[in-house]
Amino acid sequence: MPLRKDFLWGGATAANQCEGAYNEGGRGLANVDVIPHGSERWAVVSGNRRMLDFEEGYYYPAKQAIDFYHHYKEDIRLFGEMGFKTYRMSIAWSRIYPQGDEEQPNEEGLRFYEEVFRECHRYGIEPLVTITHFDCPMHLIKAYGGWRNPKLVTFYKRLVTTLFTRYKGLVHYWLTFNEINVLLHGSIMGAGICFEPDEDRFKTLYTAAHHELVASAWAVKIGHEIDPENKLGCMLAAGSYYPYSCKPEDVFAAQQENHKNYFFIDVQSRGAYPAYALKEFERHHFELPMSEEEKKLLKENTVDFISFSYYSSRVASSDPQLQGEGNMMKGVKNPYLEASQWGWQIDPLGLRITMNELYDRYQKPLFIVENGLGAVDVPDENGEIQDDYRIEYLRAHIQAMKEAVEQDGIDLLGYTTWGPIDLVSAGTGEMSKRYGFIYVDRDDFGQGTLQRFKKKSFAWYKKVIASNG
Ligand code: P53
Repeated sequence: MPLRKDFLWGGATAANQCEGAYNEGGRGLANVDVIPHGSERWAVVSGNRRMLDFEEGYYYPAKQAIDFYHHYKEDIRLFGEMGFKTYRMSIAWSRIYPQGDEEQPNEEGLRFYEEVFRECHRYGIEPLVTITHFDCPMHLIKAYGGWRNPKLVTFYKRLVTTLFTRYKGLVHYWLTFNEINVLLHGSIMGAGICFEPDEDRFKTLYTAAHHELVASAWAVKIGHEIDPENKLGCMLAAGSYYPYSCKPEDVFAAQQENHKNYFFIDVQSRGAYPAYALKEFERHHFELPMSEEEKKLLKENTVDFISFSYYSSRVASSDPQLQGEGNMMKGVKNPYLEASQWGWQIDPLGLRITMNELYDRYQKPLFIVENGLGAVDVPDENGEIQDDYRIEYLRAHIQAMKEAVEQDGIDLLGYTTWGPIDLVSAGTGEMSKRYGFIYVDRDDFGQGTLQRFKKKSFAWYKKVIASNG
């Protein structure tokens, strides 16, 4: 079986990494606005360094980003020119509910996204909307403690009800939380959580996870009620763990690491907490704050499809000497693989392996909603970007994806590359870590004209789409 005729080719972005206009249109301040570029970024992202307001001496790339807010017509026209069937983007929660806890939404924010969706449809592009992509209104963090607090579920329900009602007929594909498993590592991004000293972090993180899982199930329920045509998906930062060796302890370590990620999708897709997680909670003396109603809600409102990002496979080892540290993509090094300029290892076959694991486990359609190569692009003497390295990376991954469909029989809805237009890196805050087919003239310190131009990969991806892979 080849790729389906209605295969959803496209690209993916997130509001905070491209929109800018952080204080326009009635938008409220959000966690993502105050995450700086530079050496302290990861400490802020992980909730270890409290930065809930702008501070002197830091550069905050999300404030302006690539100014998609004012360039969206031009950008969507370019996506249309490449033949996109879908455009994955996210809603900035604080454009819709600037504080997060208001009774009434902000009309200007709603209108902005309505115009963006209408613009997409002009080119036959189906929007794929991430309801929350690492963002949370700052007021919900300061006044409620972020997703620690069950009140966030109420506010999220209000948000999704507003979105499903307003955009009925304009949007059919929704993702509830971007990379939901990232909350375990990037807590301020994933859950609006900045740790208190001496806080029981295990308890905090899994309480927040529970609230997001319940909120996600509400979104599925409300989304289906408002429009039965709606398809709701979960979203996992995927990339299977391989055992470092065939030593049973390494195999076991890999299985344990995979469980930490599957945990979220097990709840969202199978509708119940897996036994291994409940046992882990017991060992931590953590009592899951789950009511009978919530248990029923989770059971009855599982996702329609499984979406995920894939950049690399990962490696687990039982040897403490081999453990990597820092950013979650820098684990144990796989000696068989090359790496990107940022040390992310390149493993196209790993995509096929990951797809098979997810499909075996959940038996639901898959959707690859992020994949790509972050690289430095240097214009040649004619001012053009010859990004053959990017084409090479994508070609190999698309090949592996097709094999998973054609040879393994996996039901795959679509494929969106990460950052079809250059945008701010979530991990580093840099502009120079570029993923795009479209170059944006802007540097790591906010200098540049914001002009867009096509790279070599632009015409290549257009051909990939036109020929359905
Ligand atoms: P950047 C870590 C590990 C895997 C995926 O990442 C991650 C992260 C966070 O850095 O994030 C996803 O920009 C995420 C996007 C992000 C993209 O991967 O660090 O959903 O927001 O931009 C690429 O190169």
